[in-house]
Amino acid sequence: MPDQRVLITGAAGVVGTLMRPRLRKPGRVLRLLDLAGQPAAEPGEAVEILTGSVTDAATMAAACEGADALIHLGGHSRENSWEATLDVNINGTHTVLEAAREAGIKRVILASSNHAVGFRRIADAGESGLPADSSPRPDTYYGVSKAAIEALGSLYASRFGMDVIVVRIGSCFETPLPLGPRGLVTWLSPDDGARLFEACLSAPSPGYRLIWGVSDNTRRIYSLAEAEALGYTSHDDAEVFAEQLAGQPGPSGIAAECVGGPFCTAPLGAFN
Ligand code: 15L
Repeated sequence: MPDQRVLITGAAGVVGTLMRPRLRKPGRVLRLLDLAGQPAAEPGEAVEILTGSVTDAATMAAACEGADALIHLGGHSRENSWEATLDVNINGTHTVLEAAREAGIKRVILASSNHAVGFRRIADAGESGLPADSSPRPDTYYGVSKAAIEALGSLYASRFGMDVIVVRIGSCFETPLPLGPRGLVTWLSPDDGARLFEACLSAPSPGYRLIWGVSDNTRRIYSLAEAEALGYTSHDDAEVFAEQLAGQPGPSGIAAECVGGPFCTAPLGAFN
């Protein structure tokens, strides 16, 4: 059987870097695309390193050729100017989806964010957590771009029969420590992130899905039911870091009441 070739955009970013070693597996080649330089292949590591932008149609066409699945992590991962957000996140995702469609890639996983629904109130989360398909309430231009990415993914699934899974990622970092107390709620451990992407890659005929990407944190406010329906099982809980975060100040005011935390009060359009 030929190798499965998985294209990852934004492969040198925070999540991409954490996933590279974790999504390695026999019979799989990771094709890693980023604007930034990337470490060369380690001995025995089945990777193809590509340099280029998700906004460039020719780059994306070449990157998608022969790929079986695509994990689109590329784009600005924080607040930025409207123009940059529109160009890289929204137009860039359109370029990525067009290239995937033209290349016949049937399985696409798109990175969305909790900031697509950042102004949803934590108090409304309910017992089982905020449903994964809660309609957008973005907290920033960045959040608006993630809502647009979700809509683009839905469009390509409905129009072209592609399997498109959009993941509203909480906070995927090595540990929740740099995030402060909010990280105890939003953390997606890197290992759980890999489990989630594996579920997204292998679920039979999912069609369009919108799911949360978080660990099963004691303080979780997001529903895991939709991700679990795809085969995801979280093994991690940020609570093991609670003692180390005790006494650190959390967000206050609206930032403490809403899902997006500090993004809810960050200046709009200001790179941070
Ligand atoms: C995101 O969407 C960002 O990409 C990431 O850098 C974190 O800030 C995360 O949200 C978060 O909410 O912690």
